[in-house]
Amino acid sequence: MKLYHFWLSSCSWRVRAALAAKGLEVELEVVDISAQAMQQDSLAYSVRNPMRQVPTLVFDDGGVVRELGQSTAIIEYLEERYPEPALLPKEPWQRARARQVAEMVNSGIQPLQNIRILERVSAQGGDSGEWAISVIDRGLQAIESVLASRAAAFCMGDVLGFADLFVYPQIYNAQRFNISFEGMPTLARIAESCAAHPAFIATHPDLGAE
Ligand SMILES: N[C@@H](CCC(=O)N[C@@H](CS)C(=O)NCC(=O)O)C(=O)O
Repeated sequence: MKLYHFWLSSCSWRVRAALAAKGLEVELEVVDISAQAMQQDSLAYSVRNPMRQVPTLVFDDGGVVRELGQSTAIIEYLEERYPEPALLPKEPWQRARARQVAEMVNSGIQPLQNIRILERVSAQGGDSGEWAISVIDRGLQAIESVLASRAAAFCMGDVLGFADLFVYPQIYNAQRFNISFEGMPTLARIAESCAAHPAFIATHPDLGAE
């Protein structure tokens, strides 16, 4: 398998961590989405991923080469093809809850603070930092209230799972914007557990700076 990714991309980190959690080997190829490089807009990459975003997973499917975009679709595919260790809870309510939390990040926070949006906010005279902080903080506060009644180390229990793959990279982005977790004790605890988990350590964005 080959993953087109960018180290600082939270959506890419979700997939890197899912692959690591399942013990799957992957070849990594960087697509530099920084404002200076914009490699995601190249013709070669946009054929693989028409949204011109990372990540894209390329894999062999019984002799057919598949190219799959969208981190949620990629992680769900990995979960179905390589069921153990499971990332989604088995019980339907817990499973739906994990997807709810993941979706709060995937459609409610990350798209609003994607680099392309921040550039548009700046281009229109806005303060992109203030914008990013407001959308991330609002979304994480909502996730805090969904998870607050739980006492577990991770989002859905005491093992790393699907929701954590979305929540922790988003928390990492929040930390880069100096967002305080004082009022979000549940997320602060989950962040600590994720930061110490081998699947996140082995795939951390800082590795891209080495
Ligand atoms: N829903 C998509 C979002 C992908 C996405 O927004 N990726 C960002 C990095 S986290 C990106 O490629 N941004 C560059 C751009 O939009 O031009 C997914 O989960 O894969």
